[in-house]
Amino acid sequence: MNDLQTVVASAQAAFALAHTPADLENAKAQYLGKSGRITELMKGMAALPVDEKKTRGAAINQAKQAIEAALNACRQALADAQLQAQLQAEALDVTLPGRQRGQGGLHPVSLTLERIGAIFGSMGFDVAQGPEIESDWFNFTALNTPENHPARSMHDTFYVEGGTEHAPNLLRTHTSPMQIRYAVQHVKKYRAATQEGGQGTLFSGAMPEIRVIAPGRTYRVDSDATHSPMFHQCEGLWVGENVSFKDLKYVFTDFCRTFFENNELVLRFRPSFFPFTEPSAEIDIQFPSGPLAGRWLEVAGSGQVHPNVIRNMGLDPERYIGFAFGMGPDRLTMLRYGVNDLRLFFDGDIRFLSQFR
Ligand code: 2U9
Repeated sequence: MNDLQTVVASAQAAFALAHTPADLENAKAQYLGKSGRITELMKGMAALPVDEKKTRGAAINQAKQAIEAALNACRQALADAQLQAQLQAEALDVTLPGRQRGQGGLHPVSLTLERIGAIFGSMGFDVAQGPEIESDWFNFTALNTPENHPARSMHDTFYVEGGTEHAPNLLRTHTSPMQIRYAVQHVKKYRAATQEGGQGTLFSGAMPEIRVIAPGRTYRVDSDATHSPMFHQCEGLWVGENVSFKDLKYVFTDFCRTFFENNELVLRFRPSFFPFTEPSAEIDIQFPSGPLAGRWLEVAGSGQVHPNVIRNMGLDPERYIGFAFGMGPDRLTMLRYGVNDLRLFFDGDIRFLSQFR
């Protein structure tokens, strides 16, 4: 191997050792730089006789070209390796499953409220709406609940600012005020249509029946495994001229059997007391089979609407009579799905709630 071949071989070896573009440029300077090996060899030609200069010059040029070719090959190899590394680092696994959007669903109590609405809707009941902050009159007085009744105690009801001493504002303790509001509007409408009875008198003219349910949030100072300070109620009201306890029994039996999808379900009406109904009854149900079979389960209160309440709607109790019932959709949801702690519904734990989608 002559001296030029040795220089080329040593340049190739130095370039091959470079791991980064900077290493390679340093190695290049040693061979092709201003004071590199090739420049040195060129300078050495000065001492040669003229006839040797030509061949020596051509040989050095050849060696320089070989070194440049080796340099370019190594530059390309480093650039390729860098691109490969980058591609690998940014690689996408297109076989991974996509990020899914969370799928929402209705709250189990909302499902129950929808179910109740659909069943009573099929029996011709309208759905009332109304405020959660109520006046003392709509929440208590209109419902025949006297001023000294324990439900009016500061310990039982959440009072809020804005009312007066005699008419405080409160968070409604039941959904009945919505039905009073609904009935008052209904009576006003037909009183205007028939032009019967002046303001302040009780309406005894003809009007279509009132058939309405009132679902919604209600509030009481109460908190344990079966009571929550916020809970749901759904009450129903049917007022007409010939509505009786028989209608209440028929309607509520049909509702329970449809709601629980069980035509063998048995109902029991047990005497009770509510200020707004007289007579009043608790409604218990019994499943003929399944995990709850044989036990009487209380599901609702009910009764014939008290004449004072009929009067507070603006109606004459001599002509109009009705029945009402009230149930807790939270409890109905617990019974339907076998949930034993009411608080699970309001903790907002998605692992619990997503089971009802
Ligand atoms: C008007 C007149 C009367 C609705 C009624 C009940 C009996 C009742 C509650 C028991 C506990 C529901 O589950 S609960 O939260 N309700 O027992 N509610 S009668 O009576 C009315 C409603 C509206 C105008």
